[in-house]
Amino acid sequence: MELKGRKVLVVGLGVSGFAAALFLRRRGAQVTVSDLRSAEALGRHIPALLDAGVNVEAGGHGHATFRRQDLIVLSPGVAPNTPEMDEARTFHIPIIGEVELASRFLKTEILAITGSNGKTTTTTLTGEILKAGGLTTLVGGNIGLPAVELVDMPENQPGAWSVLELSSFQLESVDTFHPRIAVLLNLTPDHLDRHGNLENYAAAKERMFARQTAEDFLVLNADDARVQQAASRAAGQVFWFSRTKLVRQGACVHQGVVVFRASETASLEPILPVEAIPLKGAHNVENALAAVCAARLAGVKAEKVAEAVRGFHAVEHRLEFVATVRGVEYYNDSKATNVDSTMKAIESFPGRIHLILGGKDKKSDYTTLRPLLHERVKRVYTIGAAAEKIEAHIAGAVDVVHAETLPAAVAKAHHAAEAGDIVLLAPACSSFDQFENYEQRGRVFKELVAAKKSTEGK
Ligand code: UMA
Ligand code: ADP
Repeated sequence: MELKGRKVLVVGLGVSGFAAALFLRRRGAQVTVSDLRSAEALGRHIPALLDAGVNVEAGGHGHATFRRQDLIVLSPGVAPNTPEMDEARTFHIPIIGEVELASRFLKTEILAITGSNGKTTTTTLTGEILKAGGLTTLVGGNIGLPAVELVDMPENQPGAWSVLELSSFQLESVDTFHPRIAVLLNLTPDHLDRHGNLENYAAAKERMFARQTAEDFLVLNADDARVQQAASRAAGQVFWFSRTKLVRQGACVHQGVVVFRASETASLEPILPVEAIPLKGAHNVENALAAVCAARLAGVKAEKVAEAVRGFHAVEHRLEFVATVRGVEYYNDSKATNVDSTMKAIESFPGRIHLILGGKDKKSDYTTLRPLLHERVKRVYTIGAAAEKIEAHIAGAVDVVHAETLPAAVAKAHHAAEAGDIVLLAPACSSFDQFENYEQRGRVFKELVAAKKSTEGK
């Protein structure tokens, strides 16, 4: 792809847009970045871009800006169907996402991971296993390090691997993207505010493997009905993972042991006992099985796979144990930003849960939580903009307290919980109404718990 001298517009100036703009400049493109936010709000990014010779349009997307380009590169948070972009298409200006741009310059093999939940955990674990297996490994994408940042790293060489966590936002704007190994973990409703309905959301995710060929591998969850259907559209070789049944080829559990089967005729190769997976919850067994399967397909030996899985720790903000205060255990699952991940968090405990729910709604249906709330949760504390909607959806299923804010929720839960209870932040919503992001929400939660612990200690 020739970029020298070409006029390229980068839309959105978050971490992806910033990295993409500098990447394009390094290759001699004439770059403009456009963002809805004001120059003041964009702050720290702007001087570095101006120094590098990038034009910056802040405070809105000018219609004319979109017309004068040879290429448009979208940040993941930017929907590809705005009026400006529809118009650019009428001028035949190609529009690609930042991940598509990166993939055209990555010399490594690509191992791509998507799904509604478990992406970060599985991506991190897979990266660790590949490294333990002696493979030169880059890890990036939705996990926080934009894919385009990997391109200019010295490890971007043939024979190395890029393990990419990919969101539906990123996959919506890929085109020639072609992973050697693709993993689809699960499909449950999320981001319906952006995609409109589950079909569009699933279609965006399936773009991950649309360009695969018979030499490539597609790893699918045999326990997820929607994911199973994707097999009929696979061009690559389908491998399965399952927590509940034996698979034709792939990774599964046999007599309490994680096993891998390299082909339909191969014998079961033991990897490690399920109980040696050091992560809480059945969903994390699924993540581990997906990572085991992908890593074996990448060529990592069984004993190295086992060694890396045994040494893995929960990623921060994912069912992370915080502290025990007066016999009550506190868990931070701030990354539970949709209903399914909250269900998985609740299912990870036998009961006696005080659950903090709420934040920014994503057009979610919280009524599906009702049976589990009734069965395992002592009380729900609602916070944020979605509080009233959640209260209406779960009314009558469980005791509910309107707490409004996270500090109030922690204070009320701390007051009510008895020794042996669990206080769980698994809010089923994104954080943007009251926090910068889920990480900040998780950190605030941990600070509030630490403050309670130090008061109790006195
Ligand atoms: N913006 C516009 N026009 C628009 C929409 C947004 O100008 O129409 C601007 C915003 O004003 C803002 C910028 O775009 O200044 C933000 O860009 P972005 O939303 O693409 O965010 P980045 O900072 O580039 O981060 C993105 C991912 N964010 C989203 O997809 C929302 C990060 O995932 C990812 O880590 C990063 O790229 C690197 O790849 C975060 C996320 O929340 C963790 N992802 C969602 C999830 O996991 O559920 C999908
Ligand atoms: P993602 O990157 O897809 O958001 P994470 O690994 O960050 O995935 O986990 C997000 C949330 O989903 C956390 O609350 C975590 O406990 C939960 N979770 C992790 N793996 C799964 C899974 N396989 N199925 C459902 N929920 C999961």
